[in-house]
Amino acid sequence: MLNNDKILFFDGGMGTMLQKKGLPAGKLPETLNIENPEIILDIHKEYVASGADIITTNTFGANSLKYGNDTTKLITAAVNIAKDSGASYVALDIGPTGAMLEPFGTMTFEQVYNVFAEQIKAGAEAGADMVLIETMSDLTEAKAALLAAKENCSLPVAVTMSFDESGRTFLGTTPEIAAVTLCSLGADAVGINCSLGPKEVLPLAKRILEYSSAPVMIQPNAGLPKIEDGKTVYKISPEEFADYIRQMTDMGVAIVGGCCGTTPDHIKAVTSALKGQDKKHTFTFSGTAFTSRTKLVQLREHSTAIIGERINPTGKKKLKEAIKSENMDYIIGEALAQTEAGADILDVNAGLPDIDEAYMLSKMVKEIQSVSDLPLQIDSSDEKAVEDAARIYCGKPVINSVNGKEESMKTIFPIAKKYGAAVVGLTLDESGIPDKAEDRLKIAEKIMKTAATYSIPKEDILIDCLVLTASTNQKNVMETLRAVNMVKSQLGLKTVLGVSNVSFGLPQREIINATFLASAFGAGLNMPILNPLSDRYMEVVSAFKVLNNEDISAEKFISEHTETEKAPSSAPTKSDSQYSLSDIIVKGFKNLSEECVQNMLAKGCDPLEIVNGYFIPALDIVGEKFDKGEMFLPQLMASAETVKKGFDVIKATMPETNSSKGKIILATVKGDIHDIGKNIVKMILQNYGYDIIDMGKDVPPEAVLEKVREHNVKLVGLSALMTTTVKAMTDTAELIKRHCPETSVMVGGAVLNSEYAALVGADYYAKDAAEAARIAEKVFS
Ligand code: B1M
Repeated sequence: MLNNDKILFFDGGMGTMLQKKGLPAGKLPETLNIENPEIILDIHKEYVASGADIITTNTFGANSLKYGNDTTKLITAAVNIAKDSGASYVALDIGPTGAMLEPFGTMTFEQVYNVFAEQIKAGAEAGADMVLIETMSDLTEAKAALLAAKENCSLPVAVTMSFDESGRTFLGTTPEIAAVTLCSLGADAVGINCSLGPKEVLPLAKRILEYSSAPVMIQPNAGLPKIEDGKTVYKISPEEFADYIRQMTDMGVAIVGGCCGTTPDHIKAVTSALKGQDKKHTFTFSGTAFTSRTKLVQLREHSTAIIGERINPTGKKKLKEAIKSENMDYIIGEALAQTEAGADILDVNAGLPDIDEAYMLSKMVKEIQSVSDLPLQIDSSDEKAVEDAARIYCGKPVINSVNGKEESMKTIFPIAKKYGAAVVGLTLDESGIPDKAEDRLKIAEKIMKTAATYSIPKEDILIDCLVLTASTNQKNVMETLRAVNMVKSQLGLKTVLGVSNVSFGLPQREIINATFLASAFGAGLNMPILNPLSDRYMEVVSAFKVLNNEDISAEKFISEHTETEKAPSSAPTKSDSQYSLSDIIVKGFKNLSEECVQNMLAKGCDPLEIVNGYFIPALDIVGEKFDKGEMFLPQLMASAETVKKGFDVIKATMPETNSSKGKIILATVKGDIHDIGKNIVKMILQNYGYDIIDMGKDVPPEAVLEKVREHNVKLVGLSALMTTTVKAMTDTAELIKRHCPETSVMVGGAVLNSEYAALVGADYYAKDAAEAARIAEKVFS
């Protein structure tokens, strides 16, 4: 049904319609499916009357985390109400679970999957015509929901994500990444909904269209939300909304509807303008692309991408030990070092005897994805290990590998298809590795054709013509390159080679490898698997990119070769001193900060100097990079945790003070979860002998007032870091001043200055912790 020739029309907002109909604050909307079904039915009917083809069930938040055993009942009722509305089709609505998945939260992939599976089974059984997974911010959560739908029903599934004005979801995924990943996973439509108005969605729609191989669906809000008289309002008129939607369908958007703030009038304006029109676009993205949560690596016909080889224990003693002992710090260090050195993709292999490879490979994939933004190559000959890792992987990975043996293809292709992965195909079969290039070409062709029978497109097949060792197979080395050339020119497939094998058993291996690499590039190699920490290889790569017209105007080459600072030559370890504390924080090396701070303290560094001279400036760098879109939330969190670990070391060295000069309440205001600065202020004030009542972060004004009354304190300290939370600070100060005028209010936080502090209604502004201590001395003297 989603791949219709005509434009399809969804309904508009449900939540805002319910608010208009007087849904009391705090009332869970899905309970109405049982308690007041007529309210929901009326809204559905209004949308049907406005021309919507598809009505969305009132089940956005109907999951077992919120409703426990009532979930199925609420969903069944919702589907029945939607069917009663006279809709042509009913879409089972699935919103995010509301819980954060690992690594940001504690929910595992399978836990979230099970929540979705229950909803989907209930909706399908009740007779929904399709599944709509919507408003996703976390690509892993979207994947869990999509898999739950594909594995538990046979209905078409549309998946939409919510992007902010920067063009990313709040966890850093772009429209292109969403399109490539979700289409590869088999979504029947992909798109954008909520968060933005149609004007802001327009450029994002263009981007998602370019990378989608499924119909694109758009459901914007009725403009950006504005607060008027304490209420959220959406201002775009139905006509203006319809005009933007028409611009989107002209570009090729095939399915349209509305989200927050849109009403039956908005949908009516859209259907009046567009009903009956053919969709304008066939969805054809067919490039070779791999993704992580925040990065897309696209390979054009002659372009190159480097696969970092260092996370493979073969011949690497330290890595073997790290994998056996689950020393994730070491493994993460290898990943980060290769990321920095310029790898585009990282190979991840946990193949050791006597370990649970499936468990370890998944664990490594998960941990590496929490610190590096590069797409990964899941490298294993263990079928279970490949499947488990591909399942929890965030994005579109590469699987290494399948080969020309029937058994191998029968095992690996279904996994690659199901999890939307590209696959490396080795040119060997039941008879081994052929000597002649022509025979390797034949195996490559067989792999490509068999993949097509599983609906895996040729763009997702990467052929490895297999490098033999020059010391034992000298006459065959060039045959490999001839095969690369033939696979490229005759089959049009992208190629991969494990470059370093060629020099095995020879001295000065880098010389041989680098020479082979240059020749392989000349033969048409796209993706060398190599050690990116080797300057020699990376020099060949960067030079080739100039000659291959990839590094336009040699911009990167020139900047790299005028820089003096070199990439690290190995991964950081606990006792590694090559990183400064600032580097450690910016790169988010959580495992290194404690020891680094301990060393600095042992060398006589003043604890406060560490805070002011290292923690804060490093976090400022992180903040700037985040602002410019060079870093994303996961990296921001890694840096914050790194600081926290170092800070704990400093706190432990602070002398205990027994005397209490007085009580001070500290809180980060409502809506704000930044507490590093507040915690520093707390430590210093405790150090000065004050008794601190720490209320934590995201604290509502009323709770602060209650504590002030309970403890009758003379001084309250409030912290806020965001422009959006200054209002909550003002409300808190105002409440305290109104009810407890003798209590002084001190405010601080990066977003403030003394003028803002006056506007907020505070008595004192502290630019830093030392100033906070001086203010406390003044108040308590
Ligand atoms: Co976010 N964050 N963050 N963040 N974060 C900022 C603040 C931001 C400026 C980054 C940026 O865009 N450049 C930006 C706010 C933009 C704005 O509104 N102006 C921002 C954003 C947008 C966000 C999110 C919305 C991101 C998202 O989800 N898309 C999200 C917000 C969630 C929320 O709060 N609802 C978010 C989340 C996070 C993390 C969780 C990842 C993490 C916080 C972890 C934690 O605190 N436990 C984080 C971090 C680390 C930052 C930056 C990089 C660093 C903040 C910090 O700790 N600085 C920050 C950029 C930056 O500020 N450079 C950024 C070091 C700290 C010691 O300084 O708190 O100013 P500060 O404290 C100083 C003084 O100000 C003073 O003394 C301290 C010591 O000298 N002081 C007081 C502070 N409070 C005081 C109280 C006092 C007296 C003095 O009396 C009571």
